[in-house]
Amino acid sequence: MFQRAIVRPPTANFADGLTTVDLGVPDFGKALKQHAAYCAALERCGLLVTRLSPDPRYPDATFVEDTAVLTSRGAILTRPGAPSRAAEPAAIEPALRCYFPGLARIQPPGTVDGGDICETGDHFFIGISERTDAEGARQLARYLSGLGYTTSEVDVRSVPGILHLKSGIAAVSERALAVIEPLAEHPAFQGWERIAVDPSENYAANCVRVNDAVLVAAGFPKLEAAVRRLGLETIELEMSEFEKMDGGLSCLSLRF
Ligand code: CIR
Repeated sequence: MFQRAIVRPPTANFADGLTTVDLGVPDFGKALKQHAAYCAALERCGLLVTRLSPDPRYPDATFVEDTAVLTSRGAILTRPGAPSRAAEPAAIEPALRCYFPGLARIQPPGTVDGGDICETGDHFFIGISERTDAEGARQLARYLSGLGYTTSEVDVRSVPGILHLKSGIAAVSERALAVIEPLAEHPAFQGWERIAVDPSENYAANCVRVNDAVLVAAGFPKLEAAVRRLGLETIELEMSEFEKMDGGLSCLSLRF
């Protein structure tokens, strides 16, 4: 069960962040409203939400998930793979130290983005992507192993259209993963019940289990119904403005 979440509302220069998609310029006012609804949903799931100050130095800093990997046994600051995001972990560090005094960190030259890390109970899937490299993955696996977790790697570099591993998979329950088609047969996921994401709904693969509910992007009825068939409550959230910046539901918070 999660008790808390840390978020950072977007800044007015949010549109200056990185993106690979061509969906237009995000509307800042709308992004703020969508972010507020996201925070309200986390609160509805029982979480105490800490809202950090928007940080105009880093237009992508609203995507806090990429800056750290938090577990119930310890936490580690990442080293984001995009140069423009390199200073974001230092900016969030004081907020995390209150809860994780022994905070570790990924060391150079390794890089890790939190969006590539998928926790499923005692096992973590670590995505190798344009942002998370083999050295970063190795350091993280070693750290997690020291905490008693197991890990496996999933290379997503040849999967078109996904920035991070969690752009293509989500742990929906203790047994089930939502998975996009190109990753469905990956050996790392053998033994898991897999909810196939319809290719027309790939963006929705980035859903987030928060205690008894699953946050799902609005407008993807097939995935939403599949999650409900597992007996889980779903909370639909408008994500259009974050999608324009390659962001999904998971990246907007650090949950612990
Ligand atoms: C970036 O390219 O880094 C941001 N515009 C989006 C990051 C999304 N993060 C995530 O999915 N964990």
